[in-house]
Amino acid sequence: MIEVVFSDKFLWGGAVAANQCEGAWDVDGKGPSICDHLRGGSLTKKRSFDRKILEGEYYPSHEAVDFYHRYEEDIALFAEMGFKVFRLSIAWSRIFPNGDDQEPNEAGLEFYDKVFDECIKHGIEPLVTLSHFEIPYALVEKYNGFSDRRVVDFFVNYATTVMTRYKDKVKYWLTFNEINFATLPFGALNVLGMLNEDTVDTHDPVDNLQERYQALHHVFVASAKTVIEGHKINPEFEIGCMLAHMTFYPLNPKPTDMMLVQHWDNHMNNFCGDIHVKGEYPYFIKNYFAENDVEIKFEENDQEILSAGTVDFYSFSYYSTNCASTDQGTELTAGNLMGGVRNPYLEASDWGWQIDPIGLRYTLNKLYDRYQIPLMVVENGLGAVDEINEDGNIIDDYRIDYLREHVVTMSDAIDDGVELMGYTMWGCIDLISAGTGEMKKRYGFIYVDKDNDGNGTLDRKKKKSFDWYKKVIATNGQDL
Ligand code: BGP
Repeated sequence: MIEVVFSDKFLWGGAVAANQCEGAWDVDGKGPSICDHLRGGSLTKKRSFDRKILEGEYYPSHEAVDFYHRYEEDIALFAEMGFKVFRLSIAWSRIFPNGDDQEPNEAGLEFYDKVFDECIKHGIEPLVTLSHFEIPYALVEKYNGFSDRRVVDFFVNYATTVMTRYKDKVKYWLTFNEINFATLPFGALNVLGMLNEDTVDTHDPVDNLQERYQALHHVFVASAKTVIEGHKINPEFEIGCMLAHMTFYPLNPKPTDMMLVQHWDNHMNNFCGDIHVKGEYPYFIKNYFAENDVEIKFEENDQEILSAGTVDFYSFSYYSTNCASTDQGTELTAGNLMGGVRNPYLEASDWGWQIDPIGLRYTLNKLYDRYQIPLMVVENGLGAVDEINEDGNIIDDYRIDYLREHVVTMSDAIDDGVELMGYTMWGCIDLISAGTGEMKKRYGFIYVDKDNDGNGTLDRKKKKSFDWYKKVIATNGQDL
């Protein structure tokens, strides 16, 4: 038992994203999104990308784990664990099939009405991500995504449509999932919806800095406008940003390694975080732009919009940490969005993501010191291969260990004085991996019977971690 540090209002729960769990990709008027064109599922690795959906080919998002038809059963299971919050995303192309439609698709709106009603029925607060690596495919083809300024208005129209519709059902919102992915070349596809003609088949990171950062500016403006308009729709709304926080350590106590850590921290974390929280481009990025001949075109009111549309809270994903080193030939390892140099003091998951619970305490303190606004951990978890044993049980002690250690360091951070609103463990039900398109990389408390090729009954089954998390929530993080 640990001392009580989590407040009664602490939001315990789990997180998913539409394209990784819903399926029903072309049902009830939904238009295709960029994810629906990716075979092998990955948005980040070399995968084949089809401008036309190929008949008979396997596209992971098309069925995913069929949350669209099974949401009642799934939400009932979340409720059984005692979830206070459920983070999910709205598929933009369910609401505006082409992105630039005049009128929203009523059937799409009705689906989320039913999902939110189900949450509310069980006393679960929905936390909604407006864009989780999704953009209607028609906007990609017609406008090259956010590279075209007009897409800002299409996004804000979509955001205000759903915020108005659900203003009495949803209080917590996030604008763009892992927005800082757009600082890496592959993120142009995920966050910005931009296709590079030269690399469409290979996904090689050949891109144009000017175009990518201009598009990201449009995303910042879209996010800030959404915050402004959202608060007009319901002043009670709490609207946050969402970053993949990349925590780096120097491999050695070399001043040059430390400078590299600062460089990555500024570019990967502080750049996007500062614009969301402080409403301003930080000095180091302005300097980087000047050195690289990038000139961001601000429209007349953009600065006012960024300053007025700052977020109410800062949310982030946290899976692992990496080292930075200026030495040649250091051993590399994988990670969320980007890898880094292997840390000899850390173990790694089967996918090479280094497990670092103490790094979460460090990261929470670092962020709270910089921003002084409430924080929320909206993704954390262990992707692992789960086996069903002879008795039909899934004994995922490795997952319980991972989560327990992270809950402990969150409580340490709260003890340190950090204001932490909640924790939504990633992939609370098994779903399609964003990074690899696989099913076998499982995160859930709930197992879904489906394999990498798409075969399986889709039946749900509780893992051992299900009862563990239920106990954690019931004791408000005391009995771990
Ligand atoms: C984050 C994404 C999620 C999720 C998670 C785990 O980057 O926001 O969508 O998938 O990473 O990554 P993966 O699915 O590659 O294991």
